[in-house]
Amino acid sequence: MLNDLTWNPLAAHARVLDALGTLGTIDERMARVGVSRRAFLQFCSSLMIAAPFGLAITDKKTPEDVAAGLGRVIRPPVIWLAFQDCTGCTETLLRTSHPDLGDLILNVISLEYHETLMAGSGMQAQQALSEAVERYSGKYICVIEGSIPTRDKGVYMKLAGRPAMDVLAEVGGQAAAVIAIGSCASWGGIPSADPDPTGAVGVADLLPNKTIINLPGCPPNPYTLLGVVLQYADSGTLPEMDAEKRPKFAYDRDIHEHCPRRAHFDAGHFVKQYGDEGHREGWCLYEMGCKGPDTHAGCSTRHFNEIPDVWPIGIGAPCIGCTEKSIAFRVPMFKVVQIHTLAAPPSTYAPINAPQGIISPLATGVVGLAAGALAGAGYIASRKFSTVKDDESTPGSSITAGKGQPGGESQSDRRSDTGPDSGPGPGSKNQP
Ligand code: FSX
Ligand code: SF4
Ligand code: F3S
Repeated sequence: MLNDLTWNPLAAHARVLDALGTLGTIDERMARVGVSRRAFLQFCSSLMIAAPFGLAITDKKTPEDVAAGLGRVIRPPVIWLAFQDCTGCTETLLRTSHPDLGDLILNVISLEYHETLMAGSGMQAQQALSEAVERYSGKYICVIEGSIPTRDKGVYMKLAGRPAMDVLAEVGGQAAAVIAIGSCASWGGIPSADPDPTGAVGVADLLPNKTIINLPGCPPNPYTLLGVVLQYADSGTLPEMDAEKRPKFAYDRDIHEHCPRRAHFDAGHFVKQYGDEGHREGWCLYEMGCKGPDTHAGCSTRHFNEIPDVWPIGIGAPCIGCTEKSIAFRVPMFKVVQIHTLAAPPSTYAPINAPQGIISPLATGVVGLAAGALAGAGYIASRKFSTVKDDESTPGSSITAGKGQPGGESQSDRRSDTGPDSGPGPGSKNQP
């Protein structure tokens, strides 16, 4: 289901603009600046990986199909404001593994204002901002990077002498849609960590009546941004969002579900300290505080810089939960998270020598004869099996946190639980 944004269909506005010859289609731009077909198809492939479903522009069979649809899209005007940030969100957009891909990204959109990337400064830059806002009022996409200081009337960050809060109200207020890129813009991020000296907040706190989409991550995957911007440019709609205003296509699953180290988690192979044998072998980082089980993001399948394994866990660092409002910069890095949704091996492995209930031939024969129904035999059998004490060792059984589950008890508790029938686990002889 797509959000209804008929009140401000950017695509329609953009077509009017195109008739004036100001923006043009992506195809026209690619031809004008001489981007190779190969680079464009590579870009389309990356978009398809970033948004395998949930976006109309990538819901195609091949990169060629995506390129054909994308080529007709009018380049969307984008005004990018940077507040309290580290510029990582901009870097993530530019640090592609192929230089021509970085160029291409800046040509797919029409970047009207971006302090880090523009040549102008001072009065010139201010003029460029005013002109862009006026020219595309109600039609541009406003991308916000960084949090906004609110303490002491926002005095801790000013642009051209004005508090960031005021600039956001004016520029964000006239946008067709506002995209908060990064965790800082989404809900405060690093600047809002204790003791939060500037009273840092995210965009949604200051523009409550605006259409806002959050793309948290520190930094987020750039193709998530491009997917959202291009879908909006194409159809005037935003993708379906979750309760945190994150697009579901990129944040619907947790890292743990698709983590390449998941097999080690399931087998109980945990890194105990950086540089140990398990770390060198690429074992699970759960006990190092990995927040992957509680973190919704696509990093485990959509890596950065178009290079396989370029993401935190891929390079041997635990996920710090940077896309989660209540985790990154809130929960200590080495604190182990609870496993809420999955019954977690190895404590949930069925015992190797599971005692089996025995149904005597006599009992089944008598019941079968008396009742004349298999259902009856099944009932007796189930009663017999229910006397076997194996309920808590069955994968998927309702084991509660704190009982036989990582995160629910101390490491030493879990170690003492692992007996000969429990399979490999923390403290077992398979550990480094
Ligand atoms: Fe940095 Fe962006 Fe983190 Fe924040 O990313 S990568 S501190 S989310 O605002 O520049
Ligand atoms: Fe991967 Fe972290 Fe899950 Fe281990 S705990 S499998 S490193 S996401
Ligand atoms: Fe952030 Fe975790 Fe991905 S720290 S970049 S969500 S792996």
